[in-house]
Amino acid sequence: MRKLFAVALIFFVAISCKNVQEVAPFGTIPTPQQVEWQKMEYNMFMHFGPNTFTGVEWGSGQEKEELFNPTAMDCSQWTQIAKAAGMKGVIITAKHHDGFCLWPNPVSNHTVAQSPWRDGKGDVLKDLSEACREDGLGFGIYISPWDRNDPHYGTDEYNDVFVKTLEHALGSYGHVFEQWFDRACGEGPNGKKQVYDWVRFNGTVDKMQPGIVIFSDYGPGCRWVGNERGHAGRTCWSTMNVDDDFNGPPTSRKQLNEGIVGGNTWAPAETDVSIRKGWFWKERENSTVKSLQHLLKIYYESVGRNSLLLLNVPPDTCGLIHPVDSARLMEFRAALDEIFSVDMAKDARVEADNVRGGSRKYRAENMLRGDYDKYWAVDDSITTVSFTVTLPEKRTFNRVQLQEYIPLGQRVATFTIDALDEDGSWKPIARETTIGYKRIVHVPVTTTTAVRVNIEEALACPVLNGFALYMDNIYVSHELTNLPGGEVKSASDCLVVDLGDNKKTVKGYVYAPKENGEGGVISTYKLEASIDCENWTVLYEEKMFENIVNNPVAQEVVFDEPIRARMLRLTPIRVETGTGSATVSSPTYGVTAFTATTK
Ligand code: FUL
Repeated sequence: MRKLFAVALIFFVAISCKNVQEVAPFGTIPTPQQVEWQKMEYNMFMHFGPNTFTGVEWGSGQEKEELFNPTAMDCSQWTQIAKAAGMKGVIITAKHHDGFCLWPNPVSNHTVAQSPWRDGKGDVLKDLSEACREDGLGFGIYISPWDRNDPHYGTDEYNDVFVKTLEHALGSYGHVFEQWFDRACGEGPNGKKQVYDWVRFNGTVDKMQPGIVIFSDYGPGCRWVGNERGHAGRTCWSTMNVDDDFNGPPTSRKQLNEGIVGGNTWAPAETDVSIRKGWFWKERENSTVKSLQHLLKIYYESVGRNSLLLLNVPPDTCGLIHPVDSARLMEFRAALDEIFSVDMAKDARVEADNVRGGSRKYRAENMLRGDYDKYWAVDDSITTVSFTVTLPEKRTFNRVQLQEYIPLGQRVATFTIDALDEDGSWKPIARETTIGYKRIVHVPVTTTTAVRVNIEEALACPVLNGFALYMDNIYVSHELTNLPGGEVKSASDCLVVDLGDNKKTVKGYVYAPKENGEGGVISTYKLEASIDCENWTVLYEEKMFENIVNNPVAQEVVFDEPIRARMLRLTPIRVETGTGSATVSSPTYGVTAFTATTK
């Protein structure tokens, strides 16, 4: 009898361990560094430089080095805040469009070494890389190829200069996890534009930091999400099409936002957004720090949609993160901790319609165990399949979290979620598209004992390593307040604001394009004022709303000195319609507010 039992046991063990073929990767897949990058989920972006001291978004490149003089700079304060906020890495603007370098280097004479800060002996990259190491955070670098200071800009020589800049920055501070290229290409101090050699630039970056994730509009390591408002597409593929010369192909903002199914390169979306209105710190924007509700919305629409959140928290003129920002970050952290502290499916049972080769190795419970490298997989021929999660008792939730095991590629194209109703029927609670590394689906507040996920379409057999249920009692609002509106008094080929009389002192004005950029965004314009409605004085012959195409939010322009005027007239010179393209079209489009601020 005993013998028989032993034979049966061996037979049983042999069956359950039978050699089921491993899941083959599907399509283009991430590098190990890209997987680690995605697991970071939430990083800090830091815009810091002369603009911090001048209060503009795009410096002209003519700023004197003396301007850069933070009075109490302390990178440990930055990294301690980032760490406490739950971020895993920090990316700093080592060089923004104005060309000023936050680290001393032999390639440029427009750097911290020429500034009075720490008698020219300071080095922001050194301090920050050390503080990151100390606090266990990744260290990343933003280096703008557009340089409004470098006299070589616009010539072949500039590409050599830029390669040396990259070599120096990437070779001097240990490991760098991400190189951030914004691909901006405007005019240099000599009025010329540069033809960038991206093959050489990316090659240099990879030579200096093998395997580093390179961000740019198209990738190749990760891609821009297509807006600076903090949301990835509800459909969000991690794949894109990238040409061998890294110059395209032309990509629409929708494609950046949603990715390209079956694209030739693994280039997941990175959602860069500022905690404030602008990217650089400004005293007057302390009141624009985003609310907790707004940050939660951004979190759900980035991390919750298969994207990494890169939240910009710019240091102030002291060289410290302002208390308003750090307090909000802590509030945000506490809210996330509360929402995601209890996974209501942790002790559930899961049954799937199909398990690969019937093997325990691929069992559906793997989705609940929190072991990243253990997953549920199905037979190769299966692309439509359901699994049911049975809870030990009735539980209430409004978020369903799903994860695909991305080292084997992104597969799921559409899925639905049902909850078991009191009467025993399945009630649909969600219909969605992609999953990817992480998808947090908003469902109505649901009380049930069982949840069913139906994968309806997949590019190859689904492979999932995560399922969880959460209850969020904090994020309630789905609507954010609109930008303050204003009145455009007359608009034919220009915008005119009539203040009614000429007794007012005008301090400045605000321009707000339509939030969706519909009809175009005025980027460059002429501004005039009139006291008598007949004679006009030119205030600005050609002025720019900085970075307004990427970040089309209300921009306030404050005059150096208040003026006396009855009317202001803004004549558009350029109206931008999207990334890289510019047309002059009817200037009235896209305007929701153009008001003068009076005393
Ligand atoms: C853009 C830049 O032009 C902005 O100034 C900012 O740095 C943003 C993150 O990237 O391309």
